[in-house]
Amino acid sequence: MNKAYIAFDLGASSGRLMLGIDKEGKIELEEVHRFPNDPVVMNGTMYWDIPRLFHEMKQGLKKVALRKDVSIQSMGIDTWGVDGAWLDENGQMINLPIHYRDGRTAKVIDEVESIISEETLYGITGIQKAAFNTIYQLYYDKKYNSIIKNHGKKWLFTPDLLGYLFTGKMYNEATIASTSGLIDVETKGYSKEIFDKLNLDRNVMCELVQPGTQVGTLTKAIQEETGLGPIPIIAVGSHDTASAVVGAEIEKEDEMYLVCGTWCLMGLEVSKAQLEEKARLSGFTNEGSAKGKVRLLKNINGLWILQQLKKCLNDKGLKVDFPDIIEEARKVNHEYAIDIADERFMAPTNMEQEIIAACKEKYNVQLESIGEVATAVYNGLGKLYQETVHQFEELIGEEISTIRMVGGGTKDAHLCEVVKQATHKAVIKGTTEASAMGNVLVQMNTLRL
Ligand code: ADP
Ligand code: LRH
Repeated sequence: MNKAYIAFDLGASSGRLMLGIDKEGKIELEEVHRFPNDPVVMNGTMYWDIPRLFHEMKQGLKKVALRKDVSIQSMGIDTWGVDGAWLDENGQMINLPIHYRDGRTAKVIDEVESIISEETLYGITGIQKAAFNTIYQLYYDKKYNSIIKNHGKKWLFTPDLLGYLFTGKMYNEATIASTSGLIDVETKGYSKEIFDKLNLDRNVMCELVQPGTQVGTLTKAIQEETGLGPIPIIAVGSHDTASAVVGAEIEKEDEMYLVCGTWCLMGLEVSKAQLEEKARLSGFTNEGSAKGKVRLLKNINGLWILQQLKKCLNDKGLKVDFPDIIEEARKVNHEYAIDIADERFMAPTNMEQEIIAACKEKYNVQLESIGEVATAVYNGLGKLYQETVHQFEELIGEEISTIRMVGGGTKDAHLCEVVKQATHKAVIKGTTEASAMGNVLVQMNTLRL
């Protein structure tokens, strides 16, 4: 019977349970269960629907339990970065995790900066300033949310939280923790200086575990509910991007990865963090890799813009999917481009109108058709990819040879063409499920050791 590994990969658009089946040393990924990940806005706050996601994960496990053709070896979980939930002294979750697109932290950025400057923070953590970084979330929650202030005893990042619900064990996995803006990139531990200066208690964080650590097994209750046995749970590169970079299977140092999903993450795996002003000003961030190295990358607010455009069109009653939008964009040839990094595209009420308004302001043109609007997005993405490649080449002083594209965006042939044309690099299309692949590879490696 073939050995198989369960990889849960939760992205901002959907969650999936993928089985990595070992077929004579070659891993075949099979999608067993996919479920939407729709955030819920309640009383002015945007939440991740964790109870529903956890429910769907268990439905996936039930499907796996019925499989008689594979022998399940282990399970790993990866999710988006920065977010998490608070637990009280009894290990009960006291808040639903708040979505990184929620605006609550905007009001504390200046406050945090008046205590510790952006430059100092970058020098310690190597993490690019972004309103959603965990540092601002923790500062806000501990200062302005009275329930968390009084009862928030432990912080778990999203994959840690799900791991806890499956195993009963509390830990913070290193790659997901590296997205927080709270880790000292040199010592690889939580920064005493940051916690002390911001008057935050370092004890709210849990033990840091490295990717490839077996953290527990499925609890008895979950075993009974799903029909699975006490399978080992392995902390993989719990940050989806860390897993995706493993799944991109980079072969040479001059190859870049471009992980294209809700976000586009473009970068290199390097041995040393880049902390100079130049790196900070170019928008580079230094996250932890699943191999203990540094993921030097740029966070690009990527296919989210197309996702939201599709949503607007669907809300208007138009039955269009990604292939339809792509087909329309292919028919159009204009050079107007939105500025993808502009904050206005983070969480606008109506993405289509926002794109149209931005082009009207910048070029005094009125975009009309779906294809015209989508093309302004593709052009904007192309420009940013091109700029990012140049910035990398300048920073590391070497030429990039190849871009390895992975993630859902590889299903978009037009996007692949845009990457090629904009960067003038060789583009190799990898797996659409790179995070799941990386997740499985780390599990296999752990069990082999
Ligand atoms: P995440 O992991 O962040 O949820 P994915 O890696 O699944 O995201 O990528 C989602 C993106 O993939 C969509 O926003 C869309 O741009 C692209 N995509 C998904 N399905 C298709 C398709 N059938 N054709 C073209 N592009 C697609
Ligand atoms: C992509 C991602 C990205 C950022 C963002 C918040 O899913 O993990 O690397 O951390 O979500």
